[in-house]
Amino acid sequence: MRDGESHHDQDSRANEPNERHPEAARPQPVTRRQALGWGAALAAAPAVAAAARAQEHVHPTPPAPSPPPRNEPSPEPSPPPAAGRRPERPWLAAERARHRPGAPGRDYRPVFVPDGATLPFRVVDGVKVFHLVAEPIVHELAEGLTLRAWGYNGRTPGPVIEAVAGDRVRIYVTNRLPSPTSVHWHGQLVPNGMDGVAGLTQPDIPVGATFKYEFVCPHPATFLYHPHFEEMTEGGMGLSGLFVVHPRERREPPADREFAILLQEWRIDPGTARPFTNEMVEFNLLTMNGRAFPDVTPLVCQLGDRVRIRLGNLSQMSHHPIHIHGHTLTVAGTDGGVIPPSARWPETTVLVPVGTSRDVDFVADNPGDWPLHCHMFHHMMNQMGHDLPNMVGVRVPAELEAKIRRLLPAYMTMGQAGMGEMAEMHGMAMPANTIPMRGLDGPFGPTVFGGMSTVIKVRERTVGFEDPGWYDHSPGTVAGPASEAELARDGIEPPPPADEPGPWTSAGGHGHHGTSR
Ligand SMILES: [Cu+2]
Repeated sequence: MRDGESHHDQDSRANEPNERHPEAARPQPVTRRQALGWGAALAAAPAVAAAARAQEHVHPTPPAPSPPPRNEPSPEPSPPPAAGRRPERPWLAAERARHRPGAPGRDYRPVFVPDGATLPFRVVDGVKVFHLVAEPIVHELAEGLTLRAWGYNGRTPGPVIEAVAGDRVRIYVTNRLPSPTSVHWHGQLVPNGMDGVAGLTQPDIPVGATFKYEFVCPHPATFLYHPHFEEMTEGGMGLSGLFVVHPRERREPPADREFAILLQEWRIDPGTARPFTNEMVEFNLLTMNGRAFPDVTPLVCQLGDRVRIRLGNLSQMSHHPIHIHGHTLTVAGTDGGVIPPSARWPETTVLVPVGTSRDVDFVADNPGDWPLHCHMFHHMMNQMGHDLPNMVGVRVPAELEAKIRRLLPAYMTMGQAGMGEMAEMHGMAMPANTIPMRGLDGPFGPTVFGGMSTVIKVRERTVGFEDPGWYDHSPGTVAGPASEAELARDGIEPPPPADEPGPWTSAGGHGHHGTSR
C-alpha cells in the first residue's frame, strides 16, 4: 500500500501550484521559480509546517476508514504530502548550492575523444552556455566510405558536452535539419519541461528555429544526448552524442586518462551514402566515435596510468559486449551514476546495452598493443554482407572457376576458408563508396577484424595521446613456430595434415553433415 500512497503524493505535489486556483484540476508544469520557492520553504521548517496546516485547511480530507485499493481512483482529491515525507526534487540541492562553473584543469581533467571533439562553451553570469547545431553532414566513416548523414556541429557522433556536477548549463539547439527535432538529455535529472521529448514535454523544434534548454547537472555520470522526435530516423541518421558530467567532490582519485567513445551501427549498402534507417536487423557497419577499424585513433596510455573509458551506446538495435585484452575492467558507473566501489566486480567483457553508458576503469599495467572491441563477431567485420552463401568447406575445382570466369570475368569464389582471404583483396575492383572487409595492416600481417574495434597502446613513454607506432616486443616474447627440438622435448606429435571430413554438401543440394562420408 505504501507504493500507492507515494504515488498519490506525487500527484498531489504536481497539483500544489494550483492551490490558488482550486478549479484547475489538471497538473500544471512545474516552473523553475516554483521549484526555487519550494526549496526556500523546505529550508524553513516552521514555515513548512504552517504551509502544511494551511493546505489541510484548503483541502479538508475526511479520514478514510480504509484507503482505496491501488489503481482505483479515489473519489476524493488525495491529501498533500506531509512536510516530512515530501521527497526533494533531485536537482534542487545542486541548484541551491550555486556552485561556480567547473573549469577544465582545476575541477576536472577533460576527456580525450578519439576521432571526435568536445563542445566548446562560454560562461555567462555563472552559466555554461553551449550551442548545438543539428544539420546534414558529410561524414567519412572510413577511408573510401563517406556518408551523407545528420549530425551535430558537423559531426556524428556530435561533440561531447562536458560539465561538472552542480554546473548550470544553458544549451541552445539550432535546427538546420529538413525535419523538426528535439534534444533529450538522456540520464540527466532535469525538470520535466527540459527533458526534450517533442510533443510530451515541449513542442518540437521547427525547421530553422533555435530552442533553449537550461538546467543544473546534479550528479556525475556519462550521459547521452539524442533527438526525442522520430528517433528511428534521426538517431539512425547519426544524431547522437555523449554528455559527460564529472564529479565535483571526489571520493576517489581521478583517472590519469579518460576516453569517451560512442558506439553506433549503420546499414549503408555498398555504393550508397545514405544510412538506411528503416533497417531493423542487418547492420553492416559498426563504429566507435563514427569510425570503423582500422581507421580509428588508438587509445594511448602511459604504463601505470589509471584509465577510464566512458562507453555509450546509441546504436539502432544492438547491444555491444566490449572486450579488453591484457587487462581487467571494473564498471565504475552507468548513465544512472557512480557505482559504489564495494559493488564493482572484475570483467574483461562489458555489455553496453542500447541506450546506456558504462564507465570502465583499468590500470594500464601491461605494455603492448591490446584490442578493445565488440565481441559480437559480426560487429568486428567491415561491410559484412548478410546474404552471402555459406562457402566454408566448399571445394570449387579450378576448372569450374575458369569456366565461370569466361562468362563473368570478375568472378572469384570466396569464403571457402572463411573471410581471411578477403584481407588480401586490396587490389580488387570495389563498388564506389565502399570499404573492403580488410582489417589492419599490422606489424605481423593483416588483422582480419575491423568494425567496432580499436587498439589500446600501453607504453613506458608517451607523448600525450600521440600514436607511438607498433609495440616493440622484447626478443622471445612473441608467439611463433615451434621448433622440432621443442616438439620433441615436450612430447608433442602433430597429427598428419588432414582434409576436412566430407562431403558437406551433396550434388542434390541436401547437406548431410559428416555422416555420409
Ligand atoms: Cu557489437
